[in-house]
Amino acid sequence: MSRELVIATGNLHKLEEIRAILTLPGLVLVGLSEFSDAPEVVEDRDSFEGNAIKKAEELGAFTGGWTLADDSGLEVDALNGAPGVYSARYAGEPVNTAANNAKLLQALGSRTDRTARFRCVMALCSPEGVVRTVEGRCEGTIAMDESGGGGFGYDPLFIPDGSALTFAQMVPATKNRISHRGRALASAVIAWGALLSRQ
Ligand code: ITT
Repeated sequence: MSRELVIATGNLHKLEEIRAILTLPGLVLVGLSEFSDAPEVVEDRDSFEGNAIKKAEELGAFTGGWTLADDSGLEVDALNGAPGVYSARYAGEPVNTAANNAKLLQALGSRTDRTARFRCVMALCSPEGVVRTVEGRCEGTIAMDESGGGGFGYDPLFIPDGSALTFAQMVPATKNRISHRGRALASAVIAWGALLSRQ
């Protein structure tokens, strides 16, 4: 039996990572591009969880099927958790990765306390509108300069604990094995199984 899951993101890098990680037999992942006129969700909540739930509920109501949303970002301790929920638009609109990374390096300057974490909250919405959230985290530090050409977003600046490389210097499989998104997805699969067993 095959089952469809809509991945409710407009971020093609997230979609690519989720496709690489979530390879269960019989599971068909459907991107938002396969729907015309998907509504634009305004991410105006002050937490990853709030925004993930909002995306899953609004896009789940639109698709009518099992729908998974991802709200994620980088928290830097020395910056009191910034950029946090504002990670995508840290340097303003429109989204500009190079400007975000430059702003982060400038904000930290030569500080030596550079601990940080990526967080990913996923919200799974059933066709009936029941929502469950899970979270994955990856602890690390912010490098002094950008390194590596892989990944996306803040990956050239983020060195996960236990590694000498940034996420952007790793092959995708290595990042996905330890990343906030990989960890959130492992929990999302368990949450989905629990919801299905109630039906
Ligand atoms: P959707 O809301 O459509 O899913 P988005 O890019 O707007 O796409 P978010 O609001 O969750 O998604 O913002 C996530 C931002 O956090 C993203 O744009 C990056 O700047 C950063 N980010 C999240 N996960 C990341 C990762 O694995 N590597 C690097 N940066 C990441």
